[in-house]
Amino acid sequence: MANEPQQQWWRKSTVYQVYPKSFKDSTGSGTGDIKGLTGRLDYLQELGIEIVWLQPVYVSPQNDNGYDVADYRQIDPAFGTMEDFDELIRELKKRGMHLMTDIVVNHSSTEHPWFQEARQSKDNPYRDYYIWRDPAPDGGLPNNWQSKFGGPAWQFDETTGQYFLALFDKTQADLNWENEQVRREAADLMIYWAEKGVDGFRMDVINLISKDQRFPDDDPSASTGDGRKFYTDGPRVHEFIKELHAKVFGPYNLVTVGEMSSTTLEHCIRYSKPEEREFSMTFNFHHLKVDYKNGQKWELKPYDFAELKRLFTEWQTGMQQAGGWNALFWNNHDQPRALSRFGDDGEYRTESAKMLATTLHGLQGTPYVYQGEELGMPNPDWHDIREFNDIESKNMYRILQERGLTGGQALEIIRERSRDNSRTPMQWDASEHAGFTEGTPWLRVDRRYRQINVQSEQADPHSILAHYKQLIKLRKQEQVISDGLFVRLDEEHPHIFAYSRIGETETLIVVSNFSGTQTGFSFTEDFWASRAGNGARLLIGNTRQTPAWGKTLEIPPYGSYMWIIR
Ligand code: TEU
Repeated sequence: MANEPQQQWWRKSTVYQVYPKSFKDSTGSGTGDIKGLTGRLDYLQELGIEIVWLQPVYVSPQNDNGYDVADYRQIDPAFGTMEDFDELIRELKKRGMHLMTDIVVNHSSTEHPWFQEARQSKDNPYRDYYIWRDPAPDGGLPNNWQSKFGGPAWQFDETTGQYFLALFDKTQADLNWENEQVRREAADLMIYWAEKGVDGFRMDVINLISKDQRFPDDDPSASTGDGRKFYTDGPRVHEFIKELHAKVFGPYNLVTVGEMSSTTLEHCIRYSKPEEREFSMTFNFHHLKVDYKNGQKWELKPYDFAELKRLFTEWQTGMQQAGGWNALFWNNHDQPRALSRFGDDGEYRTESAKMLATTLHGLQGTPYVYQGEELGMPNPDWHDIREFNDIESKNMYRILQERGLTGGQALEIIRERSRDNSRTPMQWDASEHAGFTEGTPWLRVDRRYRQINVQSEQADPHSILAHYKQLIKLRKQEQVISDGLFVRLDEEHPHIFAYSRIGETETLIVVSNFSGTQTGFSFTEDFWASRAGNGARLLIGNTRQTPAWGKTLEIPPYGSYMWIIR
C-alpha cells in the first residue's frame, strides 16, 4: 500500500498544483481546460514533477471556482470532456507521472441533485445528507457559528422552515457525515475515480467533516470564536478517515493529502503516521498565519519571522519524531503569492524567490509547487476592486466597510489577502495574455508577464525555473533530504533561518537570509566542531558568489545556500 514505509515513493517526489481555470486555455474560451494541461505535460516532466494535483474540474456553478460540486462524477464542459480527462491520465502514465485529483466532500453545491432533493421536504430520503436545524426559540439562527467567507454559517430554507449549515459560501451545503449513506456515497465516488486510474487525492477541508452534534454556541469574544472548535478535527474525524482508507485509499494504493484547516500537530501526526492508515501526508496552515494580526486573516501586520521559524521547527521535529509526514508549501490558490508576502517581488525578486524555494525544499516532507511559483510570479498589484473575482474577497470587501473601514482601507486589505493574488493566469510567454489564452482571460494576466514567463526562464540557466528544477532533482538524489533529522541552527537570528538535516553519514545545511541586507551567521562552537568543521560542498545557491565556508558566514541580501557534508 502507498502508505507502507517501503512503498512511500512519494517521499522523494514533488507535487505540482494545477488551478485548471488559470493554467492553459486550449479553446479560446478565456478559461483554462484539461486539454490545455495535457498539452503542457512535457513542461512539467522537464521540471522533474512526478505528481500533478489537478484541482476540481467537476460540474459546478463556479461560485467558489469549482469547490462547489454539483456532480462528483462528471467533468464540467467548461474544462472539457471525460475523454479529455481519460487522455490526460494516459499521457501522464506515458511519462511515468501520476494524477492526484481534488475531492470536496465536506460540502456539495446546493445545485447538487442530493441537495435539490433534500430541500423539498423534511422527510425526503436525501434530507439527512445535509445538516438541518430548526430556528432558535427566538426564531433566530440555530447557533452563532460563522462562515469562513464571512457572515453566518446557517442559511434559511423557506420551503421547510429550517436552516442548513454552510461553513463556506451559502451555496456550499455541509454534508452530514454522521449519515452512513453519505459516507458510502463519498467512498463510492472516490472509487469511481480510482477505477479510472487516478493515483491519489487531495482532500478538501477533510478535517471539518465531523461536527459536535450538540451544535453549541461558541464564545464570540474569543479570537477564533466562530464555531471552529466544534467541527475542526471533530469527535469522529479519524474514524471516518480510517473508514475511507479501508474502503479506498488502501485497496487502490493511493497517495493522499489531507487539507487540514486550523488543525493541530497532534492530529496531523495521527492523520499521517503510516500505521494509522489514514492519509499519506497533511497540509497545515499555521506558518501562513504569521502575518494575521490577532490571528485574523483580514487584519494586517508585518509577518513575524521568529514565529515563522518556530512553527517550522515545531512541525518539522514534531512530525518527524512521531513518524508523520508534512506536505510542504508556501503557495496555493487560497493564499497570496509567498514571493510578495515573505520575499521581495521588486529589486530582489529572483534571489528571494530562490531563497524561499531552497528553504522549503530542504525540509522533511513532500514539497508542493503551485503554478507560477517556479517562475517567481508575484501578486498582481491591482488597485480596483472590480479586478477581483473571489467570492471570499467580495464578501470581505463589503463586510470590512460594514465594520467601518473606508472603501480604500478595505481595498488595501483585499490587495494583501485576496485569494485572487494566486489565481491570475499562468504566464507561458511574452505574447498577448502571456500565451494563456487566445481569448479574453477570465482574470487579467499580471502586467509583468513579458519579463516573467516560462519561455524566457527556460532560456536562462540562472532562472528561478532552473533553480526549482535543480531542487526537485536534489530531493531524488540526496537521501538526507528525505530522511535527515531536522535540527534548527540559528538561535533567534533577526534575518537568518538556518537548519541542518542530520543523516547517518551526511549532514545537510541550509542557510537563508530573509532580508534585503547582508548579514553574518555563525555556527555554534559545538556544531562547528562536531559537524561542520570538516568542509562542505555546495549543492545549490542563489548568488553568483557563494559565501566562503567557515564558522561565520557572510550572507548577501536574500542569499540562500544548501551545503552537504559527507
Ligand atoms: O480551503 C479551505 C480553507 O481553509 C481556505 O479556503 C480558507 O478557509 C479561506 O481562504 C478563508 O480564509 C478549501 C479550498 O482550498 C478553497 O479553495 C475552498 O474555497 C474551500 O476549501 C471550500 O471548499
